[in-house]
Amino acid sequence: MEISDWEKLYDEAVSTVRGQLGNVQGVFVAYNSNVDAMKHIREEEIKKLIGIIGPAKLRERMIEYPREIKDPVDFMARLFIAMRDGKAAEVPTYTTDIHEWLMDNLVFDSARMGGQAGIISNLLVTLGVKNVITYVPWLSREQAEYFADSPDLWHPAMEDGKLVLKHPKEAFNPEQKPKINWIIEFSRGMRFRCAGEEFEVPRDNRLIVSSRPNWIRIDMSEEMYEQLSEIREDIDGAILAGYQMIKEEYEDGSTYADYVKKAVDVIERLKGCNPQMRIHVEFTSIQNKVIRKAILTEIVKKHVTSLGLDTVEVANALNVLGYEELAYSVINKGEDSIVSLYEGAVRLLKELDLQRVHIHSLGYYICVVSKDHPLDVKEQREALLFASALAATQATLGSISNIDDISTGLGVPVYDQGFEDLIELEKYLVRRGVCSAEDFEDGCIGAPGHNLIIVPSKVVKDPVATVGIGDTISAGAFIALLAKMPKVNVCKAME
Ligand code: 8BR
Ligand code: GLC
Repeated sequence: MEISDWEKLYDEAVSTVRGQLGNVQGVFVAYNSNVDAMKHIREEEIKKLIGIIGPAKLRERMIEYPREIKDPVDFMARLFIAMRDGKAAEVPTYTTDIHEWLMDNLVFDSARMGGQAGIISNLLVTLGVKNVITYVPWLSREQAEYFADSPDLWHPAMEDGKLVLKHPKEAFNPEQKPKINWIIEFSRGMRFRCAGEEFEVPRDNRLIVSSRPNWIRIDMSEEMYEQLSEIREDIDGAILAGYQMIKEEYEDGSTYADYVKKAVDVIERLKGCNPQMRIHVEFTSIQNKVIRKAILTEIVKKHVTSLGLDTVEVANALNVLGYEELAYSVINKGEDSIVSLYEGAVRLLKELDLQRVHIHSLGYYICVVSKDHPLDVKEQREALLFASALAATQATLGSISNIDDISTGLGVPVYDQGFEDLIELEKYLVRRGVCSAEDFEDGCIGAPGHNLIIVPSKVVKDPVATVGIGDTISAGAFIALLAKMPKVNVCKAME
């Protein structure tokens, strides 16, 4: 297939998926939403900050590689590492000190909806999906303001012991404080000579300073949990994210094991009599390896059907699952490590008993799907192409305010480097006898174990921002699949 053929497939896929989105009956989306304080950082601002903390300390701290931000030097060290490698990172902070330091020394450009679940909920209603039930355990008045004004958006609340659905702006807890993250976006091409290193930022990306106040809990009240079955019949699937907020230990003596159990219970409760319900988890950067492993092996494995992640997250996941060498080759060869990414996707599919693993990278998406998935390769591919057009729309406009905006993304050309990378993978698979060149384009359906769907993506040259694009890609593809899925109400059929 040539690039021009891909462009045609893009047009067809977007038009098909747009016509199908109305088939989705509803989706449950939880847990994390927060306010993102966005700052597009410039070279002179970074130089000013280095002047404040001192270059010698920065060098030392970069070597130490802090996994938590306790002071401004930790912050600058992780920012420098992210800029040097052009990689996204999210690092937690447990006090408000760094927030105050950033307010004093940097000041943000704008504030917007943040958090995977918050971003995805707004995206879905913007696309016209009906009955989006979002759930945020820490819904504050300020947070609620960032939710779209849509009659299709709901949040569960308890009234007189009964579960009711209200718009988030009517369901917030007035006592709750907001969670504010800092998003430091940086641009390709900025040059630095500092802390013994000289580098040019290879790619637009961002560092997230994720605030983790001690009231953050990934949970649900007992009475809401008990009545969760009330919403089960109105939804076709769920998109879950935010598990990275789980801590190893809490002040009250509880541990991550308690919260992992609660997380699994919610999934099982949602599924109820429908074990086939599609559950997508959007992974993220998780610094703590104990938590990262527990999320994968205890929440994702067996309870979840679909997993979405970026390339750094693939390496991180492989690393805690015992595939250090593969993890190393994913990360070390950077974005052009398409073969390792494919191998990694297959490992994750098998190791975690998933039906679908969707990796988004700059230039292409790889999706491996188990043979028993009800949708065929063409339908799976349409979902990925739709997602890529959405991503290009968001990268161009900064946000998507209407499904018609997607024509902007469709106008972005397919990234030729991504197309070249696909050919690399094709050669590798043909050489290994996994599939033939023709079969490769049709999803390697001849290969044993899984199908492979891979598309070159549309990449925007100067994106307005990169944060949240991964969420848009994964949610866009998952919702397109839900829209195509045969609608059988398993619970009713069993009555
Ligand atoms: P995460 O937010 O999960 O890291 O995902 C970000 C995704 O955004 C990447 O995987 C890549 O596919 C996409 N992306 C980035 Br980064 N820059 C982009 C751009 N300029 N145009 C289109 N997609 C982009
Ligand atoms: C994480 C961050 C949040 C950001 C989101 C984007 O959830 O905590 O601040 O908006 O990722 O994907």
